[in-house]
Amino acid sequence: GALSGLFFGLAAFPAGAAGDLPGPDLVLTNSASRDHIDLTGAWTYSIDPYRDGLKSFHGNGPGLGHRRYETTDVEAVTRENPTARYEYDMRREKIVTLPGSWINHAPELRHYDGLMWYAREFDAAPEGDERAFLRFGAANYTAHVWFNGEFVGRHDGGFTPFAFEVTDLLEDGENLLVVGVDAQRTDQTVPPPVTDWETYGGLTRPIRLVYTSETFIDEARTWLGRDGRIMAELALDGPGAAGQAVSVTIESLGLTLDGRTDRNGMWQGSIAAPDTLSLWSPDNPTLYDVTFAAGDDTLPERIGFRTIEVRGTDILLNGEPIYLRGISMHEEELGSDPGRIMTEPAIRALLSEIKDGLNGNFVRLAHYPHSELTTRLADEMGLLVWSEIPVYWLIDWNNDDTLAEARMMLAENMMRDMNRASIIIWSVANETPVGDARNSFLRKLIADVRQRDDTRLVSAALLTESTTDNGTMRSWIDDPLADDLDILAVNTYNGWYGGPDLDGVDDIVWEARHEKPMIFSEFGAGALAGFADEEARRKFSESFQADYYRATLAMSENIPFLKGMSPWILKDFRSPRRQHPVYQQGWNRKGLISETGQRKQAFHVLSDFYREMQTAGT
Ligand code: GCB
Repeated sequence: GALSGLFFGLAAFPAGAAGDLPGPDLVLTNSASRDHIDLTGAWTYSIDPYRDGLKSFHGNGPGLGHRRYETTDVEAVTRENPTARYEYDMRREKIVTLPGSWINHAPELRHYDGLMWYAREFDAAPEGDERAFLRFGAANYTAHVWFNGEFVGRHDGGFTPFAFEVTDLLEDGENLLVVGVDAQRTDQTVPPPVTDWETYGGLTRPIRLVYTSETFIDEARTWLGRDGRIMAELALDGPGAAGQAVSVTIESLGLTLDGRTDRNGMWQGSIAAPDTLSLWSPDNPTLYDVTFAAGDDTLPERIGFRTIEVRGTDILLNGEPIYLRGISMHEEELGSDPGRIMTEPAIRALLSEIKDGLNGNFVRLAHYPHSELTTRLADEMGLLVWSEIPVYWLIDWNNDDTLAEARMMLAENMMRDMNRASIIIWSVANETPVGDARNSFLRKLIADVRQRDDTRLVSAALLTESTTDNGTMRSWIDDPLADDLDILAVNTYNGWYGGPDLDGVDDIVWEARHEKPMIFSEFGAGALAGFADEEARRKFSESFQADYYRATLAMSENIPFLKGMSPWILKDFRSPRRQHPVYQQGWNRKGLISETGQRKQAFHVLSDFYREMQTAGT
C-alpha cells in the first residue's frame, strides 16, 4: 500500500508515511493473473446467530467445543473419547457453492443477518521460496479468517478485496481454511443498517490462494497523463524490493520504460506517448497488453489510455466534450432469485443492455464497489464508469472509526482499479445531509482521492434545494461540498417523490450556482413490468414510468450545464424495505427492465433519447 501520490508532490515522504493516506498493506494487483489455487466451489457452512464461536457465553472466547476454526477432526476425537464435547463439526456440515450469499443457501436463511462459518479443505504443494496469500474478492460485511487453526486476520467492509500472507502456515498436503462472515451492519458501519438494497451476506466474490515469488510486484500501474506522457509506477514487496531492476513494456507500441526501484522498493517513470497510441473511449475501447517486470516476477495487464478532465461546465474525454449517456446499476444478476453472483456472462448481460440496448456510454456502479470483473468488462466493452463507496444516508459522521473504515474502503477500491480506463469518477457519498461533521468527513475522503489519484474526477450524489414562486419551481445545489467536487451530481425525483405533477416537471428551472458540469446521478419512477391501468398515469404502471421519463428528459434539455445522467435504475432490484404487496413484494421497481430482463416502456423512451443524442454526436 505504498504507492500514493508519488507524482503529486509527496515523493519526499518515505514509504508508509505519504501524508496520512491510509491503504491496505497488500494490493496484489491483478492477482487473478498469478499462479493460484481457486478456492471457489464446495464449502461447508454452519450458522452461528449468537456469535458464540467468537465470544462464548462469558464473552472470553469460545470453549473447545465451539471453536469451529480449529483443525480438529471432531469425528475422530469423539470416537476416541466418547465424552469429548463438541457442538460443531465443520467437516460434516451442509455443503454450498461459493462465491455466493446465504440468501440462496437455504430458504430459512432468506433474512439471516448473523455470523456464518464457512470451511474448505484443499491440497497445496508449496515450492521453494514461493510466498502464499489468501485473497478474497469480497466478504460482506466482516470476515474473520483462520488458516490451519491460526487466526490470520479480520477485514471489515463488504465490497473490497483483501489478502493475508500465509506462507509460513501453508502445509504441503492438506490445508484448512475457515472464515466467519458476519453480515450485520451497525450505526457505525459503512453502509449503516438502513439502505435500499439487499445485503447479500456471504463470501460473494472469488477466493484464491495466490503464489508469488519471494520479491514480487504488489502494485503496478500505467496511465496517460494530461500532459500526454505515459506514466508508470511500481511497488515491490519482499527482501529484494530495494534497488531492483524493473520495466514496463507495451509491446504493440514498441515501448519499454525501465529503471531501478528506490530504497523503499518503489519506482516511477514516464515516456512521451507515441503518435500511434490509440486512445481509449466508449467508441474505441482499445486495450494494450502491458507487462510489468521486476527481478523474477512478471505481471501482465490490459490497460487503456485516455484522459478525463473538466473545463468550465464541460467534461472532456481525451480533450473533447462528452455527454454521459448513462444508467445506474446495482450488483445483482438477472433472474427471479438472484444472489449477487457476478459471473462474466451475468455482467455482460447487464452491460450489453446499457451499451447496445440503451445506446449508453456510462454506468454508475451504485452504491458500493462492484466486482473487479465488472470494471474490467467496462474497459473491454467501452463504458465509462462512476465508482462509489457506500457512504450512504445516515453515516456516523462523528465517529473516527467509521471515518477510518470509509477511508480504507476508498483506498482498497481505488487501488484495485487504478488501471481501469473506464473509471472516470470516484464518488465519495450518496444523499448525505449537509452538516459540519458530514462536510469534514467527506472532505477527508475527497482529499484522499486527490492525493492518491489526481487523474480522475471526484464527485458525490447530492441533494437539492428548491422553491416555488408563482407556480415555477426553481432548484439548485445548496451544499458547501459543491466547491470541493469536480462534477456536481444530484439525485432528483420530481414527479415521483413530491414535486409538481408530471406536466409541470419540464418547467422546473435549474439554477447554476457553480461553474461546473452537473449530472443527474439519479432520477426514476417505479413500474411493475406488464402492469397497465385504465387510469393513465397511475403510479407503478409502465405508462406512468414512461411519462415520468419523457417529462424528466424534457426538463434535462433545458439545463445547459447538465452534462450527463445515470437514471435510477437499469434493473428491478431486491430491497427488503419495499413491501407493497401488489407492486413491490420486496423489489424496488424503478428498473427499466424487470428482474428477469423484461424491458418496460420507459426503457425505449431512454433508449430513443440516447440514440438521438448519439446520432447528433453530442
Ligand atoms: C435514492 C437512493 C437510492 C434509492 C432510490 C429510490 O435516492 O440513492 O439508493 O434506491 O433513491 O428508489 O428511492
